[in-house]
Amino acid sequence: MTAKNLTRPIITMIQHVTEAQREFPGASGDLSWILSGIELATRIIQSYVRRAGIGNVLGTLDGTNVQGEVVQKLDVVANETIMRCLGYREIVGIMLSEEDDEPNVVKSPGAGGKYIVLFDPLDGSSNIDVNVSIGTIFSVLRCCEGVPEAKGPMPHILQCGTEQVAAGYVVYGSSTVMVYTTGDGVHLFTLDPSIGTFVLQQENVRMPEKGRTYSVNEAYFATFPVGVQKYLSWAKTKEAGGYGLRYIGSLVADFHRTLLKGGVFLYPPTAKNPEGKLRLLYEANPLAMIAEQAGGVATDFRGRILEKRPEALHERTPLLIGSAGEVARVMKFVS
Ligand code: AHM
Ligand code: MG
Repeated sequence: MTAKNLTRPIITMIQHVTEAQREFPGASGDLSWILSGIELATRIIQSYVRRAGIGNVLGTLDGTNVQGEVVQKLDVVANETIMRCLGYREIVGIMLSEEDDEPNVVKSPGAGGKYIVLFDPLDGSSNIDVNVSIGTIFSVLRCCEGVPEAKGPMPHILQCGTEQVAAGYVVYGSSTVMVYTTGDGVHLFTLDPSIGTFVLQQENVRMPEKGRTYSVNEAYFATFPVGVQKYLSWAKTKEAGGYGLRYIGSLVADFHRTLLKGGVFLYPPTAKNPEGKLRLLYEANPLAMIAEQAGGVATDFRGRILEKRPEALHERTPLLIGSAGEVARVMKFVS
């Protein structure tokens, strides 16, 4: 081993969160406790994902397998895994995922359930059965103070993204990576499968200011807003200087590439989804927090994603997210 290797410490995700929280005088350790639950859940989910084809988790919920067991869809397994890993952590009050109709109130705020965890358990569902990158996205909020118990969980859940105290995601790709922020920069970890632990890869990740890559489902071009059509047409011209198109079809994976390499991801309103397709609470808000923490921008083509006041649990939003310079360029065409 060289001296150089000795100077590069090995830091796990849990260590990183715990140490970062210690720097805040009076920090309760609550966030570390919640994030460690999410970290555990995603390690379990990745183990299902890695053997999905042989693990009886592909396919539909209907029917049973040859052993007479119920065949579960991977996104349902992922949802349950997160609920099971977080549900008993006494500070978690409300959990809600893209898969649920109603919020799961495990402990009311009055009884000490201080936090809300919102998540998309397995983003990119259409890619599950064909072995393309998918991921888990999460957002953590504090319950609001002074809300009468009788009002139920809705006022606590329907907070603007600016109120998030943590956000992150895991991509189950060629390797499994986790990215998280607690409002103090964006940090990236890779799962070392030999020890089953997320190990720090890069602290304070910055999104490149520019990037000549756009990521969009161009099959919907005909029903995009005119400004978006103009941007996409311009990007193909010689004067644009050579753009590339990358579209995985899993937001979390498309975002991860954009975070590291720069460019923009767009899901504008379309004829099929006039409000956009992506969910504000489980997809747009957490990724917007990460983008901004890394120096990027996230907008619904009108205003800042994080300032949108949610009105419904499964509200959808148009999304334009990525490098600050490239988002500004798209917005010039749009406005
Ligand atoms: P899902 O939550 O059902 O997986 O849908 C969200 C996904 C995103 O991951 C992705 O960006 C988008 O749907 C792709 O949609 P489309 O197939 O319309 O391009
Ligand atoms: Mg999704």
